Amino acid sequence: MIASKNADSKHFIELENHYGAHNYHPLPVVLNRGEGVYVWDVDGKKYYDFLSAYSAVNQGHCHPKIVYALMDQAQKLTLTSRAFYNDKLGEFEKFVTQYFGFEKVLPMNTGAEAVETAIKICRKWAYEKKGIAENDAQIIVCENNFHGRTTTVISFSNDENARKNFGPYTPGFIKIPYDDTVALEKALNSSANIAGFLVEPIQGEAGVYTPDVGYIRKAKELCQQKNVLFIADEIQTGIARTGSLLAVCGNCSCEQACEKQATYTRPDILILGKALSGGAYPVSVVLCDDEIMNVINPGQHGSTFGGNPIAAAVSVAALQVVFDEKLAQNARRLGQLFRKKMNGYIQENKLVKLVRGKGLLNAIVINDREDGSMAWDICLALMHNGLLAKPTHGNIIRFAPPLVMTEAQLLDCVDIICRTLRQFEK
Ligand code: IF1
Repeated sequence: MIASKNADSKHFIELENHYGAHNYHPLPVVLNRGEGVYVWDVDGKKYYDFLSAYSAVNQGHCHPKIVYALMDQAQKLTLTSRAFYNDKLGEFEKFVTQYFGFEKVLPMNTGAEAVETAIKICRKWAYEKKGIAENDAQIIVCENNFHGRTTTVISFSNDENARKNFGPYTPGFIKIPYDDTVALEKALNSSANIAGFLVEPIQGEAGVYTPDVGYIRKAKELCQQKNVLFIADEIQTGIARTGSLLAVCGNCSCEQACEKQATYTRPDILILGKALSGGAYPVSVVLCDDEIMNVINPGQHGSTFGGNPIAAAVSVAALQVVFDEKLAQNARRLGQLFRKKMNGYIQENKLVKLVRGKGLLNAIVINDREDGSMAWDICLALMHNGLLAKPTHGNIIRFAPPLVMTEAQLLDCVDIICRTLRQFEK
């Protein structure tokens, strides 16, 4: 049945409510077009997208070079499975390993699949290389983490809404406070069976928690001392979002991860997703060196769509855009401007407690009801004023526009945000 061209938002919302699982509570807006930093709803209203599909659309909506790669490959060869070789996967593997500075890559589709893959590689490495007794491997994770929605991943979540009634849970994880190297050292010393430490360099879903400057570097050092794999989940923070190619690059804003940067903390296992494809196609990867990746042998891991020709072509184009358009540098510069402007607003008003973030991954904390109802109302008002954003937990609103934004567009968005917040000042 073809949707009528001018069906209004209500029609589409009712369809989703009736026929779709209720696993989300979207803002009441129905989008049908995206271009760069803008999206349009079915009534033709234009919005700034300040969520970027949770940092999957860093390169902007429907980037022409990424769409071209998608369409061009889709007319040649979409999927071979890994039962056969194809002419795109090897080229992608060479490109992405050199781009991020690792020896090998294992391609998957969603972020959660890549996190599960990293957990499997870490465990197998622990048994076959570190000599931990089979089934005894422990992986340290942080409280308030978000690494996806699969059963194993939510087993180590402490978000009851994401976890409750999905048991029995997967064992083998130790939870510690985030941004706490003393707790990490204690956990590392608690057992000889520690295989890895899985961490987000900035906790996105928890509310864009940026740890102390030295946290990631120190955490890697502590892991190294104990022969424990440092596993960085950069699915949301990676691909230039935080003003560096990777959040673990620290304060460098070039477009290539490399050993040369003094502030670069190289993970033993790097997990990427989302903007790896610019939001045009599900692509995720796990990157590490041979001595870790070579624990995986034929028949021990895989995926029907993992590393398919379209994913390979789209991802090369998406990463090339990040480099060519210097998105990390733009994110760094505009992020500093955004926080400066928001701090200016905070100085003169009461509603907002603080702004925090890195690059163009930021959040404001509302000085009000912890139940998040104020944050939701503010997002509804922002939508009315032409800007789309969504609360994370409680009274925190995440602001993450596409990294192709110009200074003029950012200042226009700051104006919309401040004008909207003023409507809620008492
Ligand atoms: C939802 C959150 C963000 C991620 C990190 C792995 C994954 C994600 C650091 C899994 C995915 C998405 C999932 C989406 C909303 C969004 C999200 F609110 F859920 F937590 F961004 F903060 N690691 N994050 O952020 O990747 O399997 O989704 O491809 O599930 O509601 P995925």
